[in-house]
Amino acid sequence: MDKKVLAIDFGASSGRAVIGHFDGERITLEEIHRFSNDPVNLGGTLYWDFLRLFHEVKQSLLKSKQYGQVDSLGVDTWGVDFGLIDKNGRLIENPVHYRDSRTKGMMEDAFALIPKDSFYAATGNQFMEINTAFQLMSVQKNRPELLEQADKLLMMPDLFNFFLTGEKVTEQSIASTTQLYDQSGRCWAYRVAERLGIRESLFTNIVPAGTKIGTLSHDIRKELDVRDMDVIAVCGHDTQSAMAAVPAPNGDFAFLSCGTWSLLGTELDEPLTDENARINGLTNEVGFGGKISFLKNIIGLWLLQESRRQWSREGREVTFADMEKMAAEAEPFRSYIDPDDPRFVSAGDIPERVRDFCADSGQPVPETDGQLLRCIYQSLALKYRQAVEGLESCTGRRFNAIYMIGGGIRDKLLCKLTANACKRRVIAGPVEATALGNIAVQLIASGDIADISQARQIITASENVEVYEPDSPMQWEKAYEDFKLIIGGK
Ligand code: LFR
Repeated sequence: MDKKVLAIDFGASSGRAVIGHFDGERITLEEIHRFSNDPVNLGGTLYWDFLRLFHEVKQSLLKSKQYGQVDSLGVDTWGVDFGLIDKNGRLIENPVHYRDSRTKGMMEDAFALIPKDSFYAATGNQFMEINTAFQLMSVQKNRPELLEQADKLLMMPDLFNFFLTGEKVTEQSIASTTQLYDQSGRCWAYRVAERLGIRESLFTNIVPAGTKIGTLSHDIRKELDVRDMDVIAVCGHDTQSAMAAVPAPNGDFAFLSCGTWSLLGTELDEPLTDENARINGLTNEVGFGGKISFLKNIIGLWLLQESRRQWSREGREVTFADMEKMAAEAEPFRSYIDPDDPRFVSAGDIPERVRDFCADSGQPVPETDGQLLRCIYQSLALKYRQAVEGLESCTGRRFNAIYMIGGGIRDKLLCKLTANACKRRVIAGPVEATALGNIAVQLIASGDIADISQARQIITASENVEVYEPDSPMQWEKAYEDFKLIIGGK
């Protein structure tokens, strides 16, 4: 048997199309297309270049032709962003990037309408300015004409699915990133939306991951001369696609998904939206099979990616491997930042902001690139420690190991420091978790794989993992105490 399906996985800085081959026992991946995802600042607004991204979907379909029969395709993307469609099915304007400044102050406006605790209890999402609810409030306040013109709101993966099939639906995992989703009732949180002034009719029906949305539209097939293919709603949220590929078949694990963002969490049967969860900044999102991913969003490798871009803007090209080496060779434990300080969210001169943070908090200011990078790496690792402890305190569970997945685990220094800082074994792999999870859900939808635990078993058998054992516990304990003092109770 050689069953083939196509995964299209959009990350915040690049995307890829991967053919998954399934022989009945193992999944093997073949990357057929890779492209960069370059947001565009136009007249002061930061947009995703949706037309370009859809062009890359078409390129992926064209390239898939040489593989013969490909039965289905699934699209996953980052969370929270959306496009607005008018009643004729036209995209009203390019989707705005979650890092755009339009959401400044919107959380406070929202809290004036709905108190924080009931807002959290109703939606279960960690409060972040980037969330869909706050983006929509900004549109409502500053560009209401867009919402008047809009017939439907479609989240990014659903927007691709719509232009591929003509069907307008919302996949459940991506709905659960909006802060407009009721995690307990598993439906749109209409009362929350209403309080925020967001019209109910904008929303489309929610379907669970694994649903067949439709097939490639006639127009797409004709234009590209491709065979018909099913379009499956995989876990549209990349983090949930990655979760489906954690190589831990028994389901009781802590995971750390490492890409532009770091998502640290575990899987639960039911949402947890009590006071402790809210204070710890934990979010509930729906994963495959209706499981809840209970996790913390941490700014992640964005700090390294954007530092690299800044140096490139200054005419200095360094690779990630150079950066890892510089950090590894630099003096440890010199200074720390709070990676989740709001000053680090927007694009720009991250190195300068790191130096400012250190100066403002009375610490030695990094003088070399190595010192600066070391500061970022060790602060991230210690932030992970704080997140695992928060997770344990909320769930009453104890996690002896952390499963690290995603592109970030190519960075061995990060894996090593994570094991040390968290004082836990790190099991790293697979790098391509998101594509694998996307593929696995398509294979579950077609009946070739029975369920998620079989999918995880197959992925465990198909992939190699690398294990990192913690060391230097005393030094890291001291570092953790220093880190907590510097970042406060955040
Ligand atoms: C990771 C991710 C996170 C989400 C962030 C913004 O790629 O999807 O889960 O919080 O991007 O959407």
